[in-house]
Amino acid sequence: DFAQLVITKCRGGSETKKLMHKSIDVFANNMTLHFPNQLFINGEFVDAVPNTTLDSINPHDESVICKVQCASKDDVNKAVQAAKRAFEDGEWSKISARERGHLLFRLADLMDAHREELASIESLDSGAVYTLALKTHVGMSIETWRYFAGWCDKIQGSTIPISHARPNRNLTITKKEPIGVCGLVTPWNYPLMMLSWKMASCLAAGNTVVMKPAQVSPLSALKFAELSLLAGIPPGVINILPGKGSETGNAIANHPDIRKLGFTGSTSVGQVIMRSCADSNVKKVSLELGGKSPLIIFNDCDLDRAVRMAMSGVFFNKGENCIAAGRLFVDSSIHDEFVERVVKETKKMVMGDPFNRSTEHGPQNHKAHLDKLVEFCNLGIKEGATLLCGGKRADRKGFYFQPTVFTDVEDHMYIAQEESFGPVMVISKFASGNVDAVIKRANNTEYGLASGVFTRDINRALYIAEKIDAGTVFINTYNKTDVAAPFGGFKQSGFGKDLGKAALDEYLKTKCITFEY
Ligand code: TAP
Repeated sequence: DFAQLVITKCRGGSETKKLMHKSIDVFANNMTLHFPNQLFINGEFVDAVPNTTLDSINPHDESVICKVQCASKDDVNKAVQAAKRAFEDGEWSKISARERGHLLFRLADLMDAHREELASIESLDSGAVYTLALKTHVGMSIETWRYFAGWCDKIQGSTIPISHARPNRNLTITKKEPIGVCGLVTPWNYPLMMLSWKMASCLAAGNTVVMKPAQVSPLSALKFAELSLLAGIPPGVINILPGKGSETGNAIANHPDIRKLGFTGSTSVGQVIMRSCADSNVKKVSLELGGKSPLIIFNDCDLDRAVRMAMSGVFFNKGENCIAAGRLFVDSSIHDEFVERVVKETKKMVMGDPFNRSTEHGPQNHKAHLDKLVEFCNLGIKEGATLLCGGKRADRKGFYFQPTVFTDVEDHMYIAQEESFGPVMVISKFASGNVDAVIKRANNTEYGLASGVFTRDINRALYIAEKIDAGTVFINTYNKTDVAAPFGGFKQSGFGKDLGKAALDEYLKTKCITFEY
């Protein structure tokens, strides 16, 4: 297959270019989806060397969607060299910050124009319910690109009044500069959004990038690569390499010409990556890792809202959500009513084909994850927690897991301490009024990604917001993220921020220049 694309040039005008890349065509969601399945290096789609492929599986029916090229260490090296040329000598290094912003706005507009196709590809490959994929996976990705496109020409240094070397005078200024070639390694739960959260700030800062999507859900990243060509992003600025973490990801983390690595994934892999970054060339690193976020519900809350928000806090995106409310602490005086209501609502959730507009709960992303959820729930039962619904694989084709509710969960239990990353609600009771005790229990975890509290008492809410050791605190809401608000964890949930102005600093270095006159 060959696709004819109109390439819009960096500085205006356009040219028509025949691109020689293969396109996979799949009919789904009442439309024909087109996307590449090769590596994207230096503005071209190419096969891996040696030619190795991965199967991309549809979690709804377990069929193989297509084969995708799998990048080797040599492919990583080629991509890094292309990114280095683009950073040092290419058009990207010559255009102004404002022109860079125009390119990123154009990319966002193209993503918007292909919104339904992108969301359908995401849904097909990751099992995300289509309506959610459209709004969140793709919608928030587009907003992220627009938000950071707007930052390009607003990245500024400062003027600093230092002591003079008398009789002369001195002045110091700082400049914020891009770091160079950056590596990005992302997980499978929001494939396009995780790419966008990191890559938009990275490119807005003026860097070039070599990115590896998760091997189980790489298709939306490849469609995005095609759109970046259409937008006129110069060759080598964006390189996308589907592949295995152990090989492709590892080669990125260890590459001596990559100067910054942005990673989202599990804490255990984050530790390996941080070590590789240190050993290879002391690269700067930011880590967005796992979480076990506490949600505390007091008896003075708006109970309807607390039930609704707790449900979405746990079951949003089938629980494959890093800030998912991993553990609920419910005031003992409302515990039974709360539990009764969430169980009733959970049983009503409509599970099924992600493309069906009435579906609320899609299949888990891949088989190994589904198996882990089965194991997680079996451990909960074995340790004596009370299983109120779900707890097992659904009796149907596809990687479907029943939405699950556990209560009577005690602090020492595995399910109280570890992340499930799936649709599993874990409820514990706390004694009415004992705020400090419940804060202590909520903080008794090595994770510190997010947290939430439901109460009408503003003093109590602010007190908890101060005492909770987590990067995000939601008060009387949950999952309310925004492209302008910094996002990232404390403790073993990692460090460094995605989104907001803070994310730009992750991809910038500060140069200090001192004059004497
Ligand atoms: P991981 O297994 O950690 O994988 C994340 C990425 O790292 C994948 O692309 C993976 O490649 C790659 N990788 C694996 N081993 C590597 C190595 N040795 N060197 C370099 N790269 C390597 O996580 P996951 O299972 O995809 O995602 C689930 C985890 O991500 C959960 O713990 C969740 O909390 C966390 N998460 C956190 C956030 C934030 S913002 N904090 C957001 C989403 C997810 P493969 O594709 O080959 O596995």
